[in-house]
Amino acid sequence: MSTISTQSLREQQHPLIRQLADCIESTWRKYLDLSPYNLPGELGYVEGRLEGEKLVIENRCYQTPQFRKMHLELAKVGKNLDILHCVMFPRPEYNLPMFGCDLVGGRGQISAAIADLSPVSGVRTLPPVYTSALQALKAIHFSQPRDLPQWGDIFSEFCIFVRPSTEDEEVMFLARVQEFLEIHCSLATASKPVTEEEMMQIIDGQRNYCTKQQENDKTRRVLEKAFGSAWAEHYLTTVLFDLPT
Ligand code: BLA
Repeated sequence: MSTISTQSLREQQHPLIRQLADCIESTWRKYLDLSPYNLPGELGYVEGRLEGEKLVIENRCYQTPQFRKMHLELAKVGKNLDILHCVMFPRPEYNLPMFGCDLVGGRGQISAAIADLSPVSGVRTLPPVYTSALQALKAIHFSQPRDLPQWGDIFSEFCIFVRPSTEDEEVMFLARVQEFLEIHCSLATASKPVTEEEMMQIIDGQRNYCTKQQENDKTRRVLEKAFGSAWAEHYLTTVLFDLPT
């Protein structure tokens, strides 16, 4: 049942969202040894109503030896708002950045496309192997870059945040996210556990990342309108950005 409805939601999404969802899942399958991850409660598939419009959320979630939780979410609000949300939460035994990606669009246009590998270790800089791999990527330019909100100080210098304005820019965004994922999956599988002390700093860094993401009022507003503020708070803190324990 749920597989059939996920397929159909994906088919109804903006083409860039559909392509990015396929790209994320195929890159995960190619590089990583995936096991299922069960989300808390009955939160795999949810429906609510936003100002009379139906909000549908479908989640897919996995884990691997290096990743505590890899979450891909597709959401659709009525006919006009399509969302892809993806976060890979590393296990804090590894000094690995947080991969995060959000695509928000509707009526044929993506208004926000963001992707990053965000640092979480003590000094909030990426591990040197990540910096060199990311610096080696071809420089790309988008005609409509967007400014990060105040809580966006968690993102790295390699963060892309744009409104893609042509099909070429959509393709460029998709290709760059794939490069981020290939770098991340291959470096992650080769990484070694850190010391107990470093692990404490990494937990702090991941906690800071999640706390800042929970400050995104635009996400909260969509969830609150459809499900109420208590449910939105619960979903933001247990499904979207749960803190590592
Ligand atoms: C923006 N996120 C948004 C916007 C909406 C959502 C409606 C505004 C779009 C725009 O300004 O054009 C809504 N995003 C959602 C909802 C979910 C979601 C409802 O994921 C889930 C159900 N957000 C993330 C992740 C990142 C992220 C992982 O979930 C980054 C790695 C970033 N989203 C992000 C940023 C903005 C945004 C930076 C712009 C916020 C702003 O301009 O204030």
